[in-house]
Amino acid sequence: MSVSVPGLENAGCLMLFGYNPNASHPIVARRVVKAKEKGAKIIVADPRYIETARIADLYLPLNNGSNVAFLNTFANVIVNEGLHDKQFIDEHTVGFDEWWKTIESYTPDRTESITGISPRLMKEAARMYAHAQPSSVLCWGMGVTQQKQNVESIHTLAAIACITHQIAKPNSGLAPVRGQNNVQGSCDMGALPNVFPGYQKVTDAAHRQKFAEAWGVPTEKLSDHEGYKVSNVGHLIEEGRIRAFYNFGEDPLQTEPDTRKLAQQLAALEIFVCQDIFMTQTTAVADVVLPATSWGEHEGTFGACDRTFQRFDAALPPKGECRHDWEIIADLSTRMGHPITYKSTREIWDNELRALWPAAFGATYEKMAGLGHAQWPIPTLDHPGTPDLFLGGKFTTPDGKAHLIAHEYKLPTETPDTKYPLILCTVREVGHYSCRSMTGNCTTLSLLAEEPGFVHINALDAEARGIKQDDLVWVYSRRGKIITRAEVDDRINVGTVYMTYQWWIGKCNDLTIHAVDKRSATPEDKHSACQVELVDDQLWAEQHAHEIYMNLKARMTQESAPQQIAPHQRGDR
Ligand SMILES: Nc1nc2c(c(=O)[nH]1)N[C@H]1C(S)=C(S)[C@@H](COP(=O)(O)OP(=O)(O)OC[C@H]3O[C@@H](n4cnc5c(=O)[nH]c(N)nc54)[C@H](O)[C@@H]3O)O[C@H]1N2
Ligand SMILES: Nc1nc2c(c(=O)[nH]1)N[C@H]1C(S)=C(S)[C@@H](COP(=O)(O)OP(=O)(O)OC[C@H]3O[C@@H](n4cnc5c(=O)[nH]c(N)nc54)[C@H](O)[C@@H]3O)O[C@H]1N2
Ligand SMILES: [Mo]
Repeated sequence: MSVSVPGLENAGCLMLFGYNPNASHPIVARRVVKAKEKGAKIIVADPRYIETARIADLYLPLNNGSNVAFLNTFANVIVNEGLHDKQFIDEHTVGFDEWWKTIESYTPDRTESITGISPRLMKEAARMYAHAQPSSVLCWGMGVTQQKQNVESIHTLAAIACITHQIAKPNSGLAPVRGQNNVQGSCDMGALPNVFPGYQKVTDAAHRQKFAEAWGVPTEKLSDHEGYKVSNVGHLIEEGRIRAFYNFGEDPLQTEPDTRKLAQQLAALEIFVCQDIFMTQTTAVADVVLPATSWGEHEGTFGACDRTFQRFDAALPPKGECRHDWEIIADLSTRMGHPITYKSTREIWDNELRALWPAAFGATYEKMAGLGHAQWPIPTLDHPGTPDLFLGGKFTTPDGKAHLIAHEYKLPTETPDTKYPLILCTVREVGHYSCRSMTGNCTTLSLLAEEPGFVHINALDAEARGIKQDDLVWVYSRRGKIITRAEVDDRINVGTVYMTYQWWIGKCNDLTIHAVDKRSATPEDKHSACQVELVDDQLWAEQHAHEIYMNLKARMTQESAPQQIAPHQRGDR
């Protein structure tokens, strides 16, 4: 993010583009309300009438999968209406003329049939965004990234901020509001297949040398090519290129697309290790499960989406056989021949991050004590941290300028047809979290909603299929068929149904297409084709849904029972 989360309150305009903070990030949603109270304009561009749409000054119900067409048109209107900042473009960007060659044909009249947005509404939104004082922010989420044209959309979002000079000043710019509390933090620490801590590329010889020295290994020991990404693991197993999989804090059999296929692929592994805090459908098929402590039982740091580091403390000691993730990893490394002897998370933080990444050097444990925080870049001990990036128009490219990149619009990979006439879009709900291992083990939250979950369907689509609220229905796609409950919901658009991805029985990932963007490897979770059908015999359906859930639970309980390990196999713990 170029801006910080608290700074959102001080912007003159917030445009939420494929981002639903009310369900996903209630604390950010609160900031959006505060911004509105302080006079900011709110624009929501989402096919669903999300909660924030209720307080929006403009709501743009664009068609599912039309992001690039929409953004190109938005950019087209900005330039054709003279809403761009020519001086900023000249001084701080490159490539405008080339960029315009693509954008030029995306006039609102021509694209209305693709985006579903009238030229009048498109122009109003462009003016509101471009004119807002003192700044505008583009906030986006999975409605952008879980699409075929994800990287393309982000290039265009960035270009829009640049041509309007709604970036490079306080509380402005780009807010990819990243998913989990520490998803940015784990990337900062190098939990990515292409970089060391601090985004230092493994393909860069100087970076390899620096890390080899720090880790006390010969430089040749550090691979000079990028590793695999999790969404590619399945087919790499199929191709025989992956034989062992160490899966750490993921439940891919719930959260990756096309899970039935993935289950077959995982079965071909020679060894499958899982490290988790609960038994899941994935740990149930693992050869070895390493039980880790949970957020309440360990301490450490979180790195938030806006580059803010915070420390947190343990409330409880570890239970039973559970150990801290970092201890498990250090022990494993030691036993594999590379000793890691850290005694605390602080030592790891100081040696692996601060010492090796200049932009984080000032983020000391002292600074983050109590309710303290540190926001990178924070290069020195007395540096206050950096809430806003690119101030004054200095970008992090070699020439210091923003490079404008445009793309033609392309259709999603799978579009509706007569057999699968509905779009299946998968999203979040406030009461449950991702694979639901955590929230599903909480009695109170289970009372809010239970298996077999829900498919949200518009009243018109429901009526056409003879479906009423709470009826059990089949949802099927080219990949699978599941049973779930109908939630007739007028906030969603006709022609698309929405499911959340945490249900075991109403499992949307049995249906989703496995199509990933080559660069990011992010799956196209927002766009598959499906059909919804009423189950004829509702009484049978209720019994069936209950039975398959009970069977699955029984299998999981059996799998999680401790297995006898002979003392000589227990190692030296
Ligand atoms: N309660 C709860 N909170 C969570 C999570 C959870 O599971 N439960 N998960 C966390 C994680 S991992 C993440 S990544 C974040 C994600 O948080 P968000 O980014 O808010 O994720 P989604 O709800 O999946 O999708 C956002 C919006 O994209 C819209 N959308 C779908 N298709 C399109 C399209 O073609 N164009 C546009 N413009 N919009 C579209 C959807 O209607 C939806 O409102 O939430 C985090 N917070
Ligand atoms: N259809 C569809 N699928 C999706 C999405 C979607 O929008 N639609 N969203 C995708 C997105 S954005 C994301 S981020 C993924 C999330 O998918 P996952 O990462 O698979 O799910 P999570 O529930 O976040 O957590 C994974 C596991 O981590 C464990 N865990 C929690 N804390 C700890 C810990 O401290 N240590 C260890 N070792 N384990 C721990 C949990 O018990 C859980 O089993 O789902 C993706 N899948
Ligand atoms: Mo996520």
